[in-house]
Amino acid sequence: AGTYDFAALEAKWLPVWEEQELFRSGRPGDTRPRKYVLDMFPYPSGDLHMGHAEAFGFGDVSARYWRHQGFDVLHPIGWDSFGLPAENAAIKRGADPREWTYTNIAQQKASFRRYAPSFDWSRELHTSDPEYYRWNQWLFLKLYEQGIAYRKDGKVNWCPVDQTVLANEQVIDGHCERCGAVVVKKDLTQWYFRVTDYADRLVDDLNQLEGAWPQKVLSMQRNWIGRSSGADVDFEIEGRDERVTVFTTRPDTLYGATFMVVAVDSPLAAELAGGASDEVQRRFADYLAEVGAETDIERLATDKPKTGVFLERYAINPLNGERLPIWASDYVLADYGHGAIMAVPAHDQRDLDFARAFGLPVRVVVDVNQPVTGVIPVIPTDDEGNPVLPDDLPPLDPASTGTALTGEGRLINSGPLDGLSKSRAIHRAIEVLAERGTGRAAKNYRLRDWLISRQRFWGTPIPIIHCPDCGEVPVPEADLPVRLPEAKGLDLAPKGSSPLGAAEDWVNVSCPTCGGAAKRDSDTMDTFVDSSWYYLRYLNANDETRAFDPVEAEKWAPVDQYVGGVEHAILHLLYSRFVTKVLFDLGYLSFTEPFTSLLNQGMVLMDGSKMSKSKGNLVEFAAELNQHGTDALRVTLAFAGPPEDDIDWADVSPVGSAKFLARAWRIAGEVTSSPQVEWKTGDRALRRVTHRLLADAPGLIESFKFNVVVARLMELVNATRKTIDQGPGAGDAAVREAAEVTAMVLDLFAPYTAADMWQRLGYDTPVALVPWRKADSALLVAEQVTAIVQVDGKVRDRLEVSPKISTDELESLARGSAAVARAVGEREIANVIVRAPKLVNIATRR
Ligand code: ANZ
Ligand code: ZN
Repeated sequence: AGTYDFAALEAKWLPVWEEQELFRSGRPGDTRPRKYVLDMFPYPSGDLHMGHAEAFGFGDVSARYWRHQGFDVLHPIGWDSFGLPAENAAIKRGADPREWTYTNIAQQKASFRRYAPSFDWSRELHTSDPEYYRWNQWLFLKLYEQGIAYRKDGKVNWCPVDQTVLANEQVIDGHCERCGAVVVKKDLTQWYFRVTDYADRLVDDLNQLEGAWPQKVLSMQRNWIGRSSGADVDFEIEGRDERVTVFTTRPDTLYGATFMVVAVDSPLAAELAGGASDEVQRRFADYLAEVGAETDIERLATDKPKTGVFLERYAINPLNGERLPIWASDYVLADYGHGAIMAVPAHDQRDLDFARAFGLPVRVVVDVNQPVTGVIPVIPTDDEGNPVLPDDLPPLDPASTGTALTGEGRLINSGPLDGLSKSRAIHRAIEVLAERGTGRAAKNYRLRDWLISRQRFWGTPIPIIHCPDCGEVPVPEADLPVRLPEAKGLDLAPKGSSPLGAAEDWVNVSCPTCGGAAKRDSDTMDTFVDSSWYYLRYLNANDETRAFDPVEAEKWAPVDQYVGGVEHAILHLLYSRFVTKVLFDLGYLSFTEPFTSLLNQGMVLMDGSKMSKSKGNLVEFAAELNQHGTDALRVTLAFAGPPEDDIDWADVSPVGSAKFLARAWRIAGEVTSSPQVEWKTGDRALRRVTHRLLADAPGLIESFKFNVVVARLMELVNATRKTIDQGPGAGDAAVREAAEVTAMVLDLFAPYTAADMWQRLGYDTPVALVPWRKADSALLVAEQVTAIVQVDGKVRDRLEVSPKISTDELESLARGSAAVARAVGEREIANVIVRAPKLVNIATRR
């Protein structure tokens, strides 16, 4: 039946598919229900790599599956083609980022074609095309109109190597996400998107995604937003008219506050220090200079010795009127909460460390040795009935133990709060503060506004013109896109200001409002803006009149299945969720979450570690593709394990996958029955294997157990082989049925082999569009045979058992039968002969 030759199959089918445009979605008049299956689009950094092979392979399983289930599936592809790597590579080679980018896109596209994900190529987009980025500019203007895009001065994260600002999200443990350099703070005027306005919704709406997104991603999103609840408490400051507000999660501990700390780099600290003695002013200035270089991580580290300066000023505790000395320190951050705290050393470890370092008082206000469960404990008593208290309770003395008491307990030394549990006391304290007009319930977030300005060339120009007379003037929508100038002649080397600023012809314009001389904003947008809404652009990627069509969005979006790496668990997903909510508020969308279901694929490793050129353990996608072919590669990746797990390429066998594919393909060539054959006449045992696969595969695919489906396909191919060689033969109807189902399901993993099998089975329709066959329920019920149990030659019982029952199992069933027990009576069993599954013969001693 010929030899299986993957290269020949690829050469044969690829042109056919491209000619047929099988995967074009949303054709006029198509009445099928719709599914939107999306893979995170690639960055064109070179050719595709094994990670792409894995992710796009998994995405395609889903897309192809839904097509077999009768859906019109939107499965688009594009490129996230702006960004630093292209610019850096271009600088290094003295090339144009544009050229570098589009050359890489062409290469990746060629690899994709061969790898054959079922993309709708008619919707291809590149974020670096003016046809795309003009809509980034449109989005910016919409946000600007709403006050969601705004410019402010502030301390920003600055990468001294890439010479650009970074969003908080791009600073990993104090280092630049991209190049690893230590990030420093710099004062700059920059554009921001007001994500913080959406913080509550970004947290609350995660509940919609519970069970549909990986738990890990949900909690990473929650932690990043970092909502905490507590109270804002206002403190009078001696010699100052305005009160100072602090945020605390523990208003219950107000009676334990013994000092106040303000962030050393906050305007408040500078102001308070300004009123102090010369000596203190000098110490403050020195200290401020010392702290300037520290990262937030360093500042918040609990194991770092505490430092600070007493400002010779006092705050008044609003509940008990106590005077609290005010200190400036680095362990309080200027841009969190209000940049000032009430310090409760008995119950907060950092405050305790500070108090011990500077000899400040420590007062316990929560007795952590008192039970709070609400259950009255049984207290042991002595002979006279006096309570005996255990003497091993921890001492309430953090000042000497050095360990703050952070646990549950009951309030002491706290006036109206005494006796309350911690959580009741938090409520009560807020009530008391509110009654006195000196505090209120408050929430606080770790999330900061999204800094979107970048001082680099290869990105979307910000559509703003700065006019000396009119100020910030948005570029009129009709003038979009603001195109990037040619890179030729511009110095792209990072120098701390955007290269665009030096493009004289480009940057100098007349003001749209007054017509006077003005300058374009020369920064470009963070590329996460591009990817925040691209899923909508695919819906009408070629529409020159608008960013996306709300009617199409209503039809297709949100995305039903999103597939991509966990490295995007925070940034990209958070920004897409934010932009989706903004567009919802503006009335463009009817949903508030962009991605209904999310699959994070694992990584492809080599010998247990991450692949990299420097380690010399890089598995080249192109080389694997040439050696094993698309189908064997895809089957191997799917079969390696659950898609969420990492795959070690050293442990898998593409050769084994190729053998399996060849076996399947050969069977299709051996089938001798015609497509009109009556399935019912086929071999029942094989039909049962076929139909169990048909019944189980949908649930398995929908819960991402792709590896199990491949295993079941292998089982089916083996069973088919056996039926041909050792059973009724290749002409049996069940063999044809099994081969057809194999081809249909194999289409999810090995499209070339599946297409060819289908043709060999006598069809000229595309296998990719074959409707999923319904499993015959009669073939699913577990099959039973009747086992006869004899006692001393007489039939005493009949047992319904599985045909696969083991000898031991059948014997114990027989021995357990009541009828058998009666027949044996008091006699001793001398001998048992078991012929599973049909017969048990018991002989007794007489
Ligand atoms: C008094 C107190 C007593 C606190 C206690 C904690 C325990 P999260 O949960 O992270 O929001 N805090 C407030 N603003 C701060 C700032 N700008 N820099 C550093 N720390 C700051 O933490 C809130 C708690 O962190 C607040 O509650 C405050 O300390 C501190 F037994 O107030 B707490
Ligand atoms: Zn003007």
